[in-house]
Amino acid sequence: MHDGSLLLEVHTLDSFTPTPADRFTFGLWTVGNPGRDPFGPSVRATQSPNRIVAKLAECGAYGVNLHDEDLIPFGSSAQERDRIVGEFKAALEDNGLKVPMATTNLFSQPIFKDGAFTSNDPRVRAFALQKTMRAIDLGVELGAGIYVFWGGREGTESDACRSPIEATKRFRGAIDFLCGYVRDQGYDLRFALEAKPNEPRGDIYLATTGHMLHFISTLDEPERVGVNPEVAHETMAGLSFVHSIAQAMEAEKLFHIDLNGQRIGRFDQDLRFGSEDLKQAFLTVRLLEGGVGNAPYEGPLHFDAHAYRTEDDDGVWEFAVGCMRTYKILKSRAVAFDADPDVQEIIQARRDAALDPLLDGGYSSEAAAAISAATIDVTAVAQEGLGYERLDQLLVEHLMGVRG
Ligand code: DIG
Ligand code: MN
Ligand code: MN
Repeated sequence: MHDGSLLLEVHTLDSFTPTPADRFTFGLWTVGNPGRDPFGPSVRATQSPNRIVAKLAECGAYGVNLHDEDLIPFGSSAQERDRIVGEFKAALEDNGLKVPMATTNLFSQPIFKDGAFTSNDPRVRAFALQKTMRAIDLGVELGAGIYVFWGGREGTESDACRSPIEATKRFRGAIDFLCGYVRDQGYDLRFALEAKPNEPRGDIYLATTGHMLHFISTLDEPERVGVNPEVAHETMAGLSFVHSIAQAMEAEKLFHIDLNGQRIGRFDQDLRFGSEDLKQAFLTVRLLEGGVGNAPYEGPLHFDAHAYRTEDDDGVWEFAVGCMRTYKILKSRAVAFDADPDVQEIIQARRDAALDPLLDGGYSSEAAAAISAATIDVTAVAQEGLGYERLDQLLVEHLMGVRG
């Protein structure tokens, strides 16, 4: 077992060495994942939250996130809770780590077997609110500014069990109630809703980031609520993660993000960032860093992922450093790609002095008349090539390090 020097031995200090300035964060449950899966028990020792904090600091992370139960065992007394929180705060202080995000575990305890906020049992819904209010108090006490809601059990196997319309109303009622609680407490806290199409439930309500973006518009306090898209979850739904976060960014609703790796058609793998679809990871980083003329994402860069079950403790920290290094390498690749004149020659937006003002100026009867009268050579336009084969080959060659 290395004392932490592994991180310096294996990865020479270079420009891709993670630093707190990079805003990388991990959940306690990610690097703390003991390797258990539905077909086998843990393969790694359980790590204490305080050890995880120290190791993340050694790796150059900025922060650590948590579910309530990642830190405070279910059923702990108030005294035990306060002792654990006090020790955790000391570890954060000693290691200079922040807690940007907190969330509630509303999916492990058997009481939530048929959901939490959408359960048919009012006792379950009340307990879910109670548990979440306490977990919000904990998150705020630790300095969190973002509170994530992932409704892992909010769904069905048999849709005969409840009206999906009623389920939506119940979920909205819970989020509105908790926004009211945060207002009442005067907390400076924003909510981020995380979508997933299925697993552990056969179907999970509000299955994608797109569903969540509409749902937010129906809330009492929509300005407090954004989204927390996850690579694996949008990919499981067969969607483009880049397009999902682009819509969230354009709506100024990308309040948090869960980065990881995933192959389509598989269970939620939560793999090391960039370990699967490297091109989509590249395009994700390029977009987050403002590479397409957009305002960059400035929130925490959270890796909701875990090491392979094959790994020992050293492998876990190789995994963590790998997530962060890959992000930084892709960031540098994206800058080189967009600085490539051959790339810019192809992607420079076409301009048309006559049509642009008409298209960009919104509706007017004059614009409608001018557009209706415009002469457009449909055949000639249709025959023009776009050069995207060359463009994508340039992208691939930048990714493979033979350009830039
Ligand atoms: C799973 O993708 C979920 C839970 O791990 C947690 O509630 C949330 C926070 O990132 N992601
Ligand atoms: Mn996941
Ligand atoms: Mn997640």
